Amino acid sequence: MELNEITITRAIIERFSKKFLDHTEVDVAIVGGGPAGLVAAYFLAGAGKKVAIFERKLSVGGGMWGGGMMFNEIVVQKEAKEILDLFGIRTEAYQTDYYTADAVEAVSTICSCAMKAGAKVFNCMSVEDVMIREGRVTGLVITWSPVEMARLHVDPMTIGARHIIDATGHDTEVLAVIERKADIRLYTETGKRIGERSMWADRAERLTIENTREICPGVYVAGMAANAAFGGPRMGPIFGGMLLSGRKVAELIIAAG
Ligand code: 48F
Repeated sequence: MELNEITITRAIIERFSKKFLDHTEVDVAIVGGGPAGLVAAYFLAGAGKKVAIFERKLSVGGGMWGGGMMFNEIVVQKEAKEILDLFGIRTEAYQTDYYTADAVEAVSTICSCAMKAGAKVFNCMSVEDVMIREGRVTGLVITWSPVEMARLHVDPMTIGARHIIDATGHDTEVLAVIERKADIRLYTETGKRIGERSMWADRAERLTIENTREICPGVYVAGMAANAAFGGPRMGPIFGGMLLSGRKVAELIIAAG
């Protein structure tokens, strides 16, 4: 059979369009495909939720690929090792209660498990705004990342979501736009994002879990974004908190229905 370029083009357009159309309304829209977002997607999709991840970059994985300072190994503490075990990611003990894993194996495996559980990733798409109805965030306003990067004057489009997770890491981009544009008070002490504090791994890892919760009607916050929103410190290249946060946010949303 002679391959036909036009058939290849049509296959891509038709299949992508179907996938995108199927996800114009979802149970959970996750903004950011870093470790917290991917783990949340895995558990939510596994529980039967329709899940879409919107990721600005070409690849998911966020800050995990580069381990610490581009040394591509990650560290997790004992409590989080069970999540790596669940995904079948190999770990090696390093002193009592510290484990290491290959960062590339970790990202690629978590992503693969989330996809196989049924989550869909829309990469190269950036969330630039939200849709609000009666004080609740009900959707995301998205555009192609190259449109954003080139600052092209092109209108974005909107998808509907029953629940949204801001898993955008240090920048808390969904919350930033809510704070800037909406009359919605966040469930923080000040009603606004408090902002991330300097490095304190032990405290940050514990707070990441505590701070993983609903932050305003329709929006949950997970991963580093949770600490940045509630004023917790950063933790550097220990990733257990991100994994546990992803699982916790999924459990909260599953319980909320
Ligand atoms: O930063 P990121 O990995 O967030 P995380 O899952 O994990 C944090 C750790 O990597 C690391 C840490 C703290 O020291 O342990 O920093 O909380 O992944 C966030 C992802 O969100 C994407 C961004 O490209 C990245 O892949 N992202 C950010 N803003 C947007 C976005 C946006 N507006 N639209 C779409 N994607």
